[in-house]
Amino acid sequence: MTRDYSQFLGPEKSGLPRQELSALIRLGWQTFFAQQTDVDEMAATPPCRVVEVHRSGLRVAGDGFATEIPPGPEATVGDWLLFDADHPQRSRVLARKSLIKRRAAGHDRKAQLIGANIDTAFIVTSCNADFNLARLERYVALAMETQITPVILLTKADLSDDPAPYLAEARSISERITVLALDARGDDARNTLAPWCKPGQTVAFLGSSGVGKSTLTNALSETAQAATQSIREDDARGRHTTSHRQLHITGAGCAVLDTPGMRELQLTDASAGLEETFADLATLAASCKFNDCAHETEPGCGVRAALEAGQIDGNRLARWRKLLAEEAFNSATLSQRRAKDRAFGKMVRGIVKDNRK
Ligand SMILES: Nc1nc2c(ncn2[C@@H]2O[C@H](COP(=O)(O)OP(=O)(O)O)[C@@H](O)[C@H]2O)c(=O)[nH]1
Ligand SMILES: [Mg+2]
Ligand SMILES: [Zn+2]
Repeated sequence: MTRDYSQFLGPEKSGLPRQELSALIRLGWQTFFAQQTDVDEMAATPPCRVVEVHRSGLRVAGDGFATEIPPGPEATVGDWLLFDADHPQRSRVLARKSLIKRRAAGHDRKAQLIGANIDTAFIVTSCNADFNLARLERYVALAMETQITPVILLTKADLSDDPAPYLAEARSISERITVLALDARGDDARNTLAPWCKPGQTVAFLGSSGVGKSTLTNALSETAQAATQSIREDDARGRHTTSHRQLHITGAGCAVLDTPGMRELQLTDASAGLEETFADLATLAASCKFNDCAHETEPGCGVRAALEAGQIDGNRLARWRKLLAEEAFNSATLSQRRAKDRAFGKMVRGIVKDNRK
């Protein structure tokens, strides 16, 4: 039987003092997690949240305790566990509200878990050379896929002569996404982000290295935690770099995930997220005569018709198709992918043969 969180709120019913409950809420405990357990289980195996992942294990924090769990549980930063003191490695990982993952570089191309149970993803780029529409769309699709609210932040507005064109471009991704330009180091950064950083909320900063993620994490934390990494983690230019993912709890009781820059971000299992990000194109595609239309030369293609009528942007269409292909490839099982590789190899050999003739 699932329980309603409201029963945990009354001290007389839960047996837990109010301030202890608020300690959990500060860590990001929500109804969604409470419904997966009950007071007896919580008393025997107290909830705790993964705040750091190391090779040596998971760093977790709960109500009045913090400890390390040796490698074992399939968990990532932001996950909620019911801590089993006798068998820490057998601590139960609660079902996730959301999960950000990507296809890692390297030949095994394993899906890498970036963070769990995130409510808002601040997608950070700067009003300069880092700005890249295709990359922003990628992050937006990643967030949309798992029902995380995406908010695009354009940092270094103070260094730009005119942030307006960047704002306009980012806003062209989707009408449903908030896009803000700001100086990450400024006094008002915290106020700007406050609507998404209420107590009990979990937010994450995603984006390339050097765009201001740690600066913003610090602005929220009110204390300089995130960037004050040890000296050896400073890069050649003397900047502080984030070497691993870490969850910070702000003074206001919001959990903040700062991530190291992700050089390669490949989409995987994100078809719904892509459909939402490119909702206008997906709707057009639904009107195509063939439901497997590639929008190339097929008759009755609604997408091409809209393109020819000047209703859609050709570049945006090209980026969408590229992401669709990438997503399909990455989400295929290994055997499906091998078959595709074989078919591809056959096609290439066919072309080579034809050329020889
Ligand atoms: N002028 C200006 N500098 C910024 C801004 N945001 C970040 N920086 C600087 O850019 C550098 C990289 O910032 P950092 O937060 O470490 O980036 P991260 O790699 O995304 O965590 C630091 O020197 C920051 O002070 C901004 O909005 N304006
Ligand atoms: Mg950083
Ligand atoms: Zn079509």
